Amino acid sequence: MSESDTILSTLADGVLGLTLNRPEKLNAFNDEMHLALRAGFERAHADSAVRAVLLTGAGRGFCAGQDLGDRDPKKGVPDLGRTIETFYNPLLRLIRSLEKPVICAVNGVAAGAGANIAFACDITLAARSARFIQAFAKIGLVPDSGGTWSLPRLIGEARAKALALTAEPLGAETAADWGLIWRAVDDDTLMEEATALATRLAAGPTRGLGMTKRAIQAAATNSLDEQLDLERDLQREAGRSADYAEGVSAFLEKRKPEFSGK
Ligand code: T3D
Repeated sequence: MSESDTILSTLADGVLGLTLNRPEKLNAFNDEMHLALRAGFERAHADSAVRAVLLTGAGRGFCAGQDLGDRDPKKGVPDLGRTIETFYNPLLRLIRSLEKPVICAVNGVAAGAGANIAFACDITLAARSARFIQAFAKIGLVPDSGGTWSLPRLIGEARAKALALTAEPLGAETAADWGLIWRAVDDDTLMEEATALATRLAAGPTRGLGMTKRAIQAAATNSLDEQLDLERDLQREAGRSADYAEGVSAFLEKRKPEFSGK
């Protein structure tokens, strides 16, 4: 894993905590933070001790998207397609393809790519004071980090277009009411609630949870017939897992299950 203080990394109770850590820039991405975050998610894929991920930000913001200090037009015209291909797209693919729950705790403003990364996580909680901004419209860009895919799917075309074209901030409560995130919680309990949720999931039957994530994501492009076939195949695989055997045994023996994630 890359050594960088732009991402703080912890592992406790099976939860890999990844904290965006450039608080003076509201955790905007520079190249170093991109690489360190990607390394964190690569570790989550590779390390069986990691059974859930908890992503959050240090300081008063969650993430203000790309660091615009690195995009000064006086220094030439950048190839933003290259940075999307090099950094944002691989990150989004790592989050979506990780067959372990990714919890996101949005502790403050989430703008540009920062908002869309939060929407790509599996369960997103936000502090009541947090707001989400499709800031791209203010600087002549197009929503990235999967925003043009996730927004219309999560909230419909009318709301997606209005948010993306106006860049109006959306409060956490409304984001939850609209289905963009799971829940808005009191600011001072956000981390406690998010950590408790991540810890509970990490101790759960993570093999089955991972397959559930895969199935729900596949539904975005599958027909009902394809989805029914996928459910059959995944259930066959889940039925052979150690976690399923443990879950049923614990039920029959009236005890608490001890899942291994296998
Ligand atoms: O470039 C590519 O590779 C393509 C990919 C693009 C992906 C993107 O995310 S594009 C969108 C980039 N992000 C933005 O346009 C958001 C810019 N920031 C803002 O609009 C505001 O800062 C916020 C609405 C997020 C928060 O406003 P507020 O009033 O709470 O805070 P602030 O005072 O504006 O910001 C606090 C500090 O963070 C400030 O620094 P200072 O003056 O105290 O030294 C500000 O400059 C800095 N900051 C905030 N966002 C960024 C940033 N510095 C660099 N880049 C930022 N994105």
